[in-house]
Amino acid sequence: MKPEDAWGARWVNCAHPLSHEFMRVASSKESLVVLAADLPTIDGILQLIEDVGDYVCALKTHVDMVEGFSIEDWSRVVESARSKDLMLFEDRKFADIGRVAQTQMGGLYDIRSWADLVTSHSVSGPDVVDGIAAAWDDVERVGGVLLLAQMSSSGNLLGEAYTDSTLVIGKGSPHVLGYIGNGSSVSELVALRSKVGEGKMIWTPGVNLDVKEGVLGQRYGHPAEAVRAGSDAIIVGSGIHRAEDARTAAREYASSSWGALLER
Ligand code: BMP
Repeated sequence: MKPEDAWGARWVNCAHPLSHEFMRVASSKESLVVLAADLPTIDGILQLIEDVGDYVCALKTHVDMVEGFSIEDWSRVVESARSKDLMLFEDRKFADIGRVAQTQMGGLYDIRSWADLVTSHSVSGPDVVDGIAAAWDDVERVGGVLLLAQMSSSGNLLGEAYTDSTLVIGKGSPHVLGYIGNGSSVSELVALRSKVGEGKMIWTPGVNLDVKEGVLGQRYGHPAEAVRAGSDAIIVGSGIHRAEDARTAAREYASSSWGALLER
């Protein structure tokens, strides 16, 4: 299906080039799934990409959970993801002053050299986004930032006033491709979408086909409900990598999310 037909107003109004890249990949795979590859080894991540790469659009990582990390070994993950047409998304949740964020994009993990997208908190103000963007400029790459406007964890401190201030930062920056929203709450997502409008994406963790399964304060909602409420990408970790058959699970998340997009 052509992305402009599947995405409608979102395709027309989202200005960031990487939002179009995501919508293109999603339409070619008929999936809104972002894979949260929360595994501690590079071999484990490579195997997961091999198993489910056909059904997911982006690989979301936490590089600092990878044991014995080296950038040489990591390049195997980057190559494998690219070969499966996956965007690379480091869920770093930056939260410092701009200059430090710029430096943190380099260093051991050299996130700026391989990530297309990163997450950032907005708690330190708008300069964190400029610091991240400056790091991509340093290596002549284009990247996009997703600001945490809501969270899925129970008891989090991102109340409505915080969300509203985050949206002001996001609206003011061409580098902000969209927001992280709370996939476990339809009402929070509907409210977020009505404030965001059509010009930015909302990506949602906290989704699982078995909504009872959260541990350590994680809350879950159904992926199709999240998409109908205005989410553009469902971030799925345990629902896939802890499934008995990860490939079948990924296919189910793909079809649930894509079907919901076509309904809305
Ligand atoms: P799982 O589907 O296994 O619950 O994983 C969710 C993923 O989304 C994790 O990688 C986590 O870091 C991330 N995440 C989240 O769960 N809630 C948020 O509010 C923000 C996140 O980035």
